[in-house]
Amino acid sequence: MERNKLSVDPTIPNIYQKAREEGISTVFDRYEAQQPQCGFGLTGLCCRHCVQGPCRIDPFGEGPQAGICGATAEVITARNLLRQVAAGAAAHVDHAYDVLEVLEQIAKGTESYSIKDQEKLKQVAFTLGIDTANKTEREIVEEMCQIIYRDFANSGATPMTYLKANSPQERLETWEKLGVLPRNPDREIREALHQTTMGMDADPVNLILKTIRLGLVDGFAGLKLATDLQDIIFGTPQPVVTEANLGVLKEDYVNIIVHGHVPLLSEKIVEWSRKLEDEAKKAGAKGINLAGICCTGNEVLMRQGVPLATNFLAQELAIVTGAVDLMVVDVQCIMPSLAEIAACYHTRLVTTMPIVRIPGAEHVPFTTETADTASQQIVRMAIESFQKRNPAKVYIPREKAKVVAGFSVEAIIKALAKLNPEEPLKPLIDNIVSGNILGVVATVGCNNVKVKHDWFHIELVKELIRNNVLVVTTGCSAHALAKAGFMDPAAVEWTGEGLKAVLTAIGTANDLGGPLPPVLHMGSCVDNSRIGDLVIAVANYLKVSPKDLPVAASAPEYQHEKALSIGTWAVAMGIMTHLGVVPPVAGSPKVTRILTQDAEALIGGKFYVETDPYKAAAGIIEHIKAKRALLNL
Ligand code: NFS
Ligand code: SF4
Repeated sequence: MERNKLSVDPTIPNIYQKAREEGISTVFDRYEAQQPQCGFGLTGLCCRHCVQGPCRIDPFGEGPQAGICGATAEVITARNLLRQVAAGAAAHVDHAYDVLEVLEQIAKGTESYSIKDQEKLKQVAFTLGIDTANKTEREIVEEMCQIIYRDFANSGATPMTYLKANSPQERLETWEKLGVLPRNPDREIREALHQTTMGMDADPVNLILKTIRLGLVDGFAGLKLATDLQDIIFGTPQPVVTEANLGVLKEDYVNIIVHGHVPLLSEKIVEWSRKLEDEAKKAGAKGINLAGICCTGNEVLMRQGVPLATNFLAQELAIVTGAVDLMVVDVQCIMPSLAEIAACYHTRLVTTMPIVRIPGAEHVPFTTETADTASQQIVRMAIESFQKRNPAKVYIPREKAKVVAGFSVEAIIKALAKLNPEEPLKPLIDNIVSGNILGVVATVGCNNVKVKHDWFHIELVKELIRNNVLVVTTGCSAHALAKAGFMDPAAVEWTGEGLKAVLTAIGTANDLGGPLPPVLHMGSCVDNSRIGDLVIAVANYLKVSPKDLPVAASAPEYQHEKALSIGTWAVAMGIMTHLGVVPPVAGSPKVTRILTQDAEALIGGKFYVETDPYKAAAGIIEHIKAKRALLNL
């Protein structure tokens, strides 16, 4: 591929060139080798749910219009989508469950982890109706675990407690009326798989309603649960200053990259990298330099100020710098190609989870029991590896950007409270009412090799902030924007006058010595729940539904099934959700119509598909203005 067409990230052309010269193929080359991609798959018209297939539907109406069993385009696309959303939800629920198990271990007295944030513990306990008076921390944690485990054991029709406790009444009523209130999250995922096997549901509407239900499973048993428990164990993020892009790698330090998703591992690596600094110095390094990739990178960036190396699409190129001594991974978004690329350098790739093994990688089992010993071992492996680094193969790009991050809802409220201690949300809302802030958009999700790397995130956000739209962000979108300088307070110059005035006022009131950045980093993909919490808080304050607010979400370059399940949750919350890559349902006009039009009347939110960033920005702004008009703003 032409090296300048791959990405708008300035580090990529040179590193990609290096990979080419060293005979390494990357995601970009493998994408090219896949062309042309199958049109049936792209439009969702292919079914492999039984072994009579594969079956495909002719989108032009000339060939077969039904699979061997009689499943139509509608059934096949809706079924495929439900499976993808169920898989996305499964990933997040499994993530949250891992953290829940550690919380239970804490109640039982494990020494590997502890409660860092008593405030958050009390707040979550309060939400779940736990009386915390006269109870020890351990008793509160125990009771909390019991209540949450009940959701996973619940065999009846009772809706999930965690969802009920955290949702506005109006949403609960809407979901109940539609029959999409989830019960036991594990059961919902199981049932979605059952419902989509051969010879089951053939009603596209029923399948889409189930998809919405699985979106809610993700939103509450995945995202919200994971974020809350992680905050309790590791602390709720507060503003931090750090840096982003491959320029954060350091020539004379041991470079360790944490990649994956669950902070149970990455937090421990941070802890032990700090504790074993002296060993690194003895080995001839100036110290240990940690950097993150993907969402676990976001987790330690938000809580520990660990710099960000790069995002999803450039994970391989990080290794091509030749400067990464060790990359340790847990779950999700880890390209299997990493082992082969690491083998071309001194880089050690370490897997840690029983469900993620990669031939060619070294495996160090990581559990609550082994958390400390495994992390020490991994950090020591990195120090050893540093001594084998080949300077002739090292190329560290210079580019990196300043990043101010750490904007949990708690941190945002604290910053706003400096303007109005009694009603912290009031300054935000007053500025929305006055039009200084036109609306709020969340840009989230991945990179996708089908889109020029980071380009859609950046062009979309440029347009939005220029039009006084406040942007909050998570995931690899946050990475793209961080690398491009949008989280440097200096980026306030790129915004419209109204937004600039607000950001400056908040910055001044907080003695930040400058404005807030125009793009607020709210964390990892599970931290999309923070965005949900913010939306709910504003809606409650105004006594309206989240669906009435001048807000929208966008996943400009999404690739993962998790992004589809998060998007479905956002739609269920009543939020218009833009997708910059066409989802694989286009083969059914009916399914497409339900998701992009009819959904709005039913649930308040809908998907909006637009593959041009400028048109997408215009469409989102139009939506925000329409919502403002309905609120008489
Ligand atoms: Ni989200 Fe994170 Fe990135 Fe996409 Fe993958 S890292 S959980 S799925 S690619 S944003
Ligand atoms: Fe074909 Fe039906 Fe089997 Fe799918 S379930 S592969 S459409 S026969």
